[in-house]
Amino acid sequence: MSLQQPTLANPALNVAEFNQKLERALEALEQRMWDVVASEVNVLQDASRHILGAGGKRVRPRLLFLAYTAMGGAHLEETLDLSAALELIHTASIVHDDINDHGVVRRGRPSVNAKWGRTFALLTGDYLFTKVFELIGRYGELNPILSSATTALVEGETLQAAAVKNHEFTREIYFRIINLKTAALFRAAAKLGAVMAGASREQAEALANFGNNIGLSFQIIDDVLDVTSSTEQLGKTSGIDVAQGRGVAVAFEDSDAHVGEVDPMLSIRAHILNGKTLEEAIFQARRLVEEAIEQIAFLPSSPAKDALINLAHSVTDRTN
Ligand code: GRG
Repeated sequence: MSLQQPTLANPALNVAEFNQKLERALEALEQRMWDVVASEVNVLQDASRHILGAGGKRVRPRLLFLAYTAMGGAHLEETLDLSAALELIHTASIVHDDINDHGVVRRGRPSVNAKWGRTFALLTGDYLFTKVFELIGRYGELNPILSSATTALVEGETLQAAAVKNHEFTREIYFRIINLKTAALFRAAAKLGAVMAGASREQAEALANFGNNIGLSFQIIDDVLDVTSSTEQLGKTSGIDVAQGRGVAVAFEDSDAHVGEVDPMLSIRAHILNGKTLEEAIFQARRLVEEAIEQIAFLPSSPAKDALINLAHSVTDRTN
């Protein structure tokens, strides 16, 4: 790729200094999110802190921080509210997702709907989402990047429900869905970090494509784990995809796999576990990661670039 290399604002940062900076930024992120959900309405504050305090991988804000630093940004604190907004959008979406899917475990704890019921879970998701407005005000022209990703999330989730309802969960539709419901937010994270650091249009697009590929891969592996792992291993209710007739396993499966079986769901699961379906899905996920890494070849060597590459590999190596 003939993209111009960014001029690193802080090229002398060694690995230890970089790791320390990143850890501090991630700690500040936790504090910012914890503080911003304060409310005199107890249930909103308690349920928000229940889901935030349960942890989560924080992969999206991490991606934003890394893209920013790898592009030469030297003031991570300036991206803090943007990263918090990104993670709150994701958090609101999983709270709503658990309502839709009747998920009862999330991040190793009872889901918000399991603990407070559907009505309060719906309102907690809404509340987390309204807090995004409070956080993004000062980022002006960057807001459309975040808003289009959020729209994509809702569109992806809606397309998924429609595909299940209409029994048309094909491979093509599957990729369209995961591009919207998952990859769009990863794309936005990487692009926002790059733009905040002063990237050119081409550089920001390369980082955005990196994020997009990572997001696609992340969702494919999420769907594989949904079939192969238990609720305890994942910290969230597993087996939902196949039970609802969706996910990578359904999209990649051969159509005659479960004809005439007594329990079609058990049969699909057995077929998937025995066959080549998951192998092929993992192969695709790895290919997407390799393509992602090619996108950032133009970046100069730095601890942040190495961390981006590690993050890319961790997407397919993960177990939860
Ligand atoms: C309220 C913004 C908003 C959206 C509503 C319900 C919905 C529309 C969208 C749901 C989209 C969704 C759940 C996509 C799946 C994304 C995904 C892979 C979630 C799991 O992400 P991890 O593994 O979770 O990063 P942790 O817990 O580690 O943060």
